[in-house]
Amino acid sequence: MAYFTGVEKIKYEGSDSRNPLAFKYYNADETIGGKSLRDWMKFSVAYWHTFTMDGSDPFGLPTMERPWDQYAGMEQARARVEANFEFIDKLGLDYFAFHDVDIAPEGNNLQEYSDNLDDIVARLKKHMQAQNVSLLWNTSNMFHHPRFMFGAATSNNADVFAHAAAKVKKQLVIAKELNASNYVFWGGREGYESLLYTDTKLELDNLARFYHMALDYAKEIGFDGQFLIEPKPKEPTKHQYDFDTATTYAFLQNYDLADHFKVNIEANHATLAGHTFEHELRYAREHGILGSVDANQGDMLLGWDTDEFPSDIYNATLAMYEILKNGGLEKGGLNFDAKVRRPSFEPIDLVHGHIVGMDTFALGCRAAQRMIEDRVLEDIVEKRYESYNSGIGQAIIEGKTSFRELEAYAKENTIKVESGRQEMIKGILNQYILGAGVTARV
Ligand code: XLS
Ligand code: CA
Ligand code: CA
Repeated sequence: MAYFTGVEKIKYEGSDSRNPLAFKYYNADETIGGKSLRDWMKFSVAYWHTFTMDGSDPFGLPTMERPWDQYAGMEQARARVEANFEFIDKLGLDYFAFHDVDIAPEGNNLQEYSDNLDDIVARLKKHMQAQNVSLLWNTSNMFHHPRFMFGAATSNNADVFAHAAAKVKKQLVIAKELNASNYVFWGGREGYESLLYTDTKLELDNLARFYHMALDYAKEIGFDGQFLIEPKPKEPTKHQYDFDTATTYAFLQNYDLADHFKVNIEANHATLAGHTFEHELRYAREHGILGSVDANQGDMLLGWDTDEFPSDIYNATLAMYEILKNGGLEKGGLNFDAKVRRPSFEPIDLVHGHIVGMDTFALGCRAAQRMIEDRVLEDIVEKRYESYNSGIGQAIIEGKTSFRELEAYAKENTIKVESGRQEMIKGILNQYILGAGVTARV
């Protein structure tokens, strides 16, 4: 049975197209900087927002009309598999990502959990092989069930720690079976609601113990995907340990994990942490830990994680600038951890959400690549720091001076500071963004 009736394969028609069910900017096989757009971005559908999210919020009932919801339990889970691969085929996607509980009912105990998953994973595998689709990442949901109210690996209750380990163990087996490119840890409840009753030191030590055991097990079974931690500062927990990329990196270094993990950066989590998306990407890139990206956007007027489909070309350009400078994402991709708004309740809205997201990043990719080719920011940055290329600046860089010598130098010299020209630079950026749209016409 077809779930997205009336939707044909979405084609690239160029920026003049008025067909809502066509790409205006995403031309999958167009080559940019030696690689196709498809390979630069590796778009992935997030199973949870596309196939399980029902539109309910703390104030209202579900709104989503989903044809697979005519079934329940395992029948519904099987129908979702069909819907997922129909969707992937129609959008021309190559990847998807899921939590354990997105793809199969959790059951009443770990055995049922495992059996349900085995049934679905076999079906996923068949479709993946037939359609040449890959798993970008899987993860274990350790925030939904009440047992995780105090966290999973950071729970005060050792039985919860053990249960979490059993879940991750199973997910690693699945990651291996489906040849996942990455395995993600997002610690939505790894944090605290109150310091008054929390042993933060023990909890962080335990989190590191958990990660080490996960690494050991992955090695044992021969899973060689990349381990990723997804930072987020808060929501649902008041304070989350993986607050942002810098905090996560300090944790990884502190516990001898830095060589084995990278980060999965989500745009909306960056802004919740008080950073821009590009700040988080820049930090990760410069520290060699940029793993993958959850492509979405927040709402400036709302203080929570709204997970909207990306439509902001400005942000997408700055994000793609970092990704291109990183040489791409290696094992990572751009996963649409994004959901349609509650009133966009028809299945076709899922298609529109992905089209706008893919077009937005295609525009951003093109603009960023041209900026890099023309060395727009590179030349500006190089010039700004040129005082370090010779004389006293060079001595500082090479460690060949001291406070004594610098004082003597400073007494002899007058400082001449130059304008940063930020407004001029933003004008140039606008030209590149607009240019990317215009020249995409066919
Ligand atoms: C929630 C997170 C979550 C992770 C995977 O805010 O974005 O969906 O990506 O558990
Ligand atoms: Ca995410
Ligand atoms: Ca999110």
